[in-house]
Amino acid sequence: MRLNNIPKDFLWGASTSAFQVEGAYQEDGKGLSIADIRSFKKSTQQLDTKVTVDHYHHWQEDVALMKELGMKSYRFSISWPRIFPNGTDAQPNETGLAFYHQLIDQLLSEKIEPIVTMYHFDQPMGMIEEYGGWIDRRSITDFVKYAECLFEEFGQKVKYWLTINEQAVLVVAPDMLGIDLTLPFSEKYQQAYQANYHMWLAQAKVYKLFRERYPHNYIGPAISHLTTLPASKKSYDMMAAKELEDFYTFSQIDVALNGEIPIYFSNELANAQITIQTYPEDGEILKEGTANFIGVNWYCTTIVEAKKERHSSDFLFTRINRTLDPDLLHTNWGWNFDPVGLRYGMRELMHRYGDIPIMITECGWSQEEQLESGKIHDSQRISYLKEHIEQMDLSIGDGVNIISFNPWSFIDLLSVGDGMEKRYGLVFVDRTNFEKRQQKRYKKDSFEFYKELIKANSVN
Ligand code: BGP
Repeated sequence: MRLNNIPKDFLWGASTSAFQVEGAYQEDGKGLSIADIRSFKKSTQQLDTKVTVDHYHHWQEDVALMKELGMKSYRFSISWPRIFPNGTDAQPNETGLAFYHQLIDQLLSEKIEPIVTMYHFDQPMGMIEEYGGWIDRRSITDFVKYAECLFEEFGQKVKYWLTINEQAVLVVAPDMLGIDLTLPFSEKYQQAYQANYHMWLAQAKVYKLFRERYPHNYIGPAISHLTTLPASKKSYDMMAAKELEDFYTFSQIDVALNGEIPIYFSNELANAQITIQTYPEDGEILKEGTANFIGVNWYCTTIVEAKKERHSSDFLFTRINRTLDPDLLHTNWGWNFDPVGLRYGMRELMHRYGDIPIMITECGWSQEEQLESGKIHDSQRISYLKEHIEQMDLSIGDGVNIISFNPWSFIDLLSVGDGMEKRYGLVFVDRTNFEKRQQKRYKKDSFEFYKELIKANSVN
């Protein structure tokens, strides 16, 4: 099938995040982040952030591979604790800044557009130890200070900025915010939604600052979009799907683009008896600072049903069940292969938000892989990419303003919860969970497929 709707200047790219690829977890002044600490708790030996695929020392080789692939954009994150080791520091770490200057300069000289995420799950531990992290309002000031520093350093070089990666995931997995998972349900979510609120305020301030300074450039959140489908055509299952999608995904976009917390969201918190502490000026802060594009991380659809025993006064997460569609193919980790869901989700975004520019900032297929005579024949990933790209092309034909596609991931990397051997990369890295080896890079079959696709702007 030819791609009929992809514009000529479309940004074909790929994605990673700092703690998942860089390694060098304590080198050149970097502090520890909550992502480091979480990985140490989960792991025995090297299954953690210490080395991963050592991009910190292989970045030149990695950028050369990006060039060979023909990438027009590269979406990566700056490690917050590499710039402010404790988060609370008055001055940034110059060596950390220098690392990203050389990376960004190299990308630009290869005509690869940098798309930079400021905070991808790796809040500095210093902030969490000193005042509890995002649950405390002081984190707003520390995030704004960090953002200002990044704009000062890289604002002339980077046109596309993503503030926070998958805020909704941080809230539903609150140990990623440093919140104690053993707390009683209500207390845990009380803290998580207070943190969510502070993240909204922090981003609003950063959107405002950036758009005043760089009115022609782009800033927005990277949203986890679980296109949510009902398990049946019964109205209560359809309502369950709508409620989850609104609460989890659309509330994040509504706040970023409209500068207002939607009523359905506040009602749901009230149901769960969660009370958010606010200041009188907050409404204006949210209203004054909005995003002008969104990043969307899209992997698969989520299917839900309403529980048989449910009360409208229960918290949403206790009113619904997740189910699996046995007709769909799934990864070993339960993520389905449902490409039409992408087009459905994109069209929903257009109906809600008009022609706001959208970047697909993640989209990918995970599997375990082993080298066969220096090759990785990842045909399943190729079909995944092919079918999702076809659906994306149709979405653009539908009128959705998609400007870039960045599959997860450019290179094999440390999964958030499942180690090194849950692989997503177009580039294979020779290491296992427990053996570091030399982290030698190999191009997978999907690399060659994507390279041809970018060159031809079509799927063969
Ligand atoms: C997204 C994150 C990524 C990434 C991906 C796959 O939620 O933004 O960081 O890792 O999901 O998830 P996992 O690593 O759990 O397979």
